[in-house]
Amino acid sequence: MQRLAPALRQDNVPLDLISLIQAILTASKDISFRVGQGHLNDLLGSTEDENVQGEVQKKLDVISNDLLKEIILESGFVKAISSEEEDNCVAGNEDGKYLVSFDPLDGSSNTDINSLIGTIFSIHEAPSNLAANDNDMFKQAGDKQVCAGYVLYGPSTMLAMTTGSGTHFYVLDKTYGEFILVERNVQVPAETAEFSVNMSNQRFWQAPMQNYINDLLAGNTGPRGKNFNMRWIAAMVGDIHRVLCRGGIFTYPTDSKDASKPNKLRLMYEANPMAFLLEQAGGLAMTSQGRIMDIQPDSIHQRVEVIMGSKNEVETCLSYYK
Ligand code: FDP
Repeated sequence: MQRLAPALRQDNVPLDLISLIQAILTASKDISFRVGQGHLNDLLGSTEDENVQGEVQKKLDVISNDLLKEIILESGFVKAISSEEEDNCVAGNEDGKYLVSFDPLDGSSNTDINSLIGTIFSIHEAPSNLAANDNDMFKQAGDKQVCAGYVLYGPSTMLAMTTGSGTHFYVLDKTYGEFILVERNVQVPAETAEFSVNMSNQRFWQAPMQNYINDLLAGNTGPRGKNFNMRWIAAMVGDIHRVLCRGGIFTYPTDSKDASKPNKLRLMYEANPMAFLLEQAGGLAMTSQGRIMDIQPDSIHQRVEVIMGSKNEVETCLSYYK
């Protein structure tokens, strides 16, 4: 059993990045405790407000955002943060070396039903030629991430993280308040018989995705010649955790349900960090047009199509678009 800091030192992670990761995890331990209290501290339900994306904010979204923002900025290692719950980036130390993007509580519709939720984060190096309050600093491809991870608040609190030397799993030992390494170099099986998608949107998808899913549903009577199982947790962090654990394909495809919002998931604090984790575990993370981590962002709240998971299954899905 190895504690987090020695495990990171083994991967030659610089000391300032280790300190920043520990700051993020300090906030996540607090969030884990508050989420675990459920009804007991009156934190379930919504606030009166909406975030920049017009989504109703949950009380726990706001508290988690404030905790992360405060602790990360206090660390001094960070030039700015950007968050799902903030309209613009929030400046930190002008000389800070890093930028952190995060979704403080992913899958927030699950908070009120005591189901899986998590914090997703992504770290880039900060450019030195831009001011700490300039959103443009964040317009860096996912390929430039130096660290990505999520903390899953489930029956146990788990951290999945990569610094570019494989994806590792840790469990929060609540007796001592420490994350302990439980699996080094997680590997996503290339083959799978499990898919994850919100099927209620099927009629709004583009034809290639409709055809692909129809062939999965046809099972051993269709062209794929085998039966597929479906899972949808409705929190990306929970669905991607399952894919990292046992394989699968996860997609939130482009749809025509709302012409102003053809894609749902956010590039900077959902798609990119999950893409880094999956690629480091031998999986693939794509849109129908190319690799997620190659996308040059044009805004901090940009949304993208997501098709990710077991390598061979993602490739099969993409073959329907050719
Ligand atoms: P949520 O809106 O509840 O925060 O972040 C977006 C997200 O959850 C993902 O975590 C999840 O995969 C997806 O949206 C759920 O979408 P549906 O509402 O279509 O099920």
